[in-house]
Amino acid sequence: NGHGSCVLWFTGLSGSGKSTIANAVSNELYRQRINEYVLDGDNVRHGLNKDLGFSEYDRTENIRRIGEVAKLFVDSGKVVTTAFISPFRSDRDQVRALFSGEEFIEVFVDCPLEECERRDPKQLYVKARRGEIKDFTGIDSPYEAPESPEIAIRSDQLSVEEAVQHVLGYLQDKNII
Ligand code: GGZ
Repeated sequence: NGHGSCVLWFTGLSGSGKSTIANAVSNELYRQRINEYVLDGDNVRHGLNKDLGFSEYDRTENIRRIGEVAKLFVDSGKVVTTAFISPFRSDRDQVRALFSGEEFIEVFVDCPLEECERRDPKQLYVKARRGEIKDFTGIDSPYEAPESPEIAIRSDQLSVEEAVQHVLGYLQDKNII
C-alpha cells in the first residue's frame, strides 16, 4: 500500500457536479490500485444518517458524523472522497481540525447558482422556488463558500476529465499518490 492517506472533502451546491467529479476521481484512483473509498448521500444519508434531515442542526450533525467516519477510513490508510454540500464553513473547519495538516483537502466545486438551477437534474430547484421544498441550499438556506480551499474547480468551465486531472495532479504534487 505505497501511498499516503487523506480525505478529499468536496463541497458545493446541489447540482454543482460534486458527486460526478468525486466518483470520477474515485474511478481513476481505483484504476491506479489506490486504496480508496467514497462517502456520499447514497451510502450515508440512507444508512448511518437516515435519522437526519436538512435543518441547520441536522446538516451540522450530518457533517460531524461524516467527518468522524472519514477519519476512521484515513486512519486505516485510505484515500477517502466525500461528496456533501457541507454548506457551513464552521462545520467544515471542525472536520478539518480532526486531521493533521496535509490530510484534509477541501475541494470547492464552484458553480454559479444560475448554472445549477439551469441543470436542475432532479427538478429540486424548481420545487424549492415554488416553496415545495423548504430550507433548500442556495434558495432559502445559505451556502458559505470556502475562503481558501486546497483545490477549487470551476465546474461550469472545466470538463469532468479536466477536473479529475486537477485533483490527481494535486495529490501527485503532495506526494500522496
Ligand atoms: C439541499 C437537499 C435538500 C435541501 C434534499 N437542501 O442534488 P442532490 O439532492 O442529489 O443533493 C442534495 C442532497 C444534499 O444532501 P447533503 O447531505 O449533501 O447536504 S448537507 O451537506 O447540507 O447536509 C439534494 C438533496 O440532498 N436535498 N433536500 N433542503 N439539498
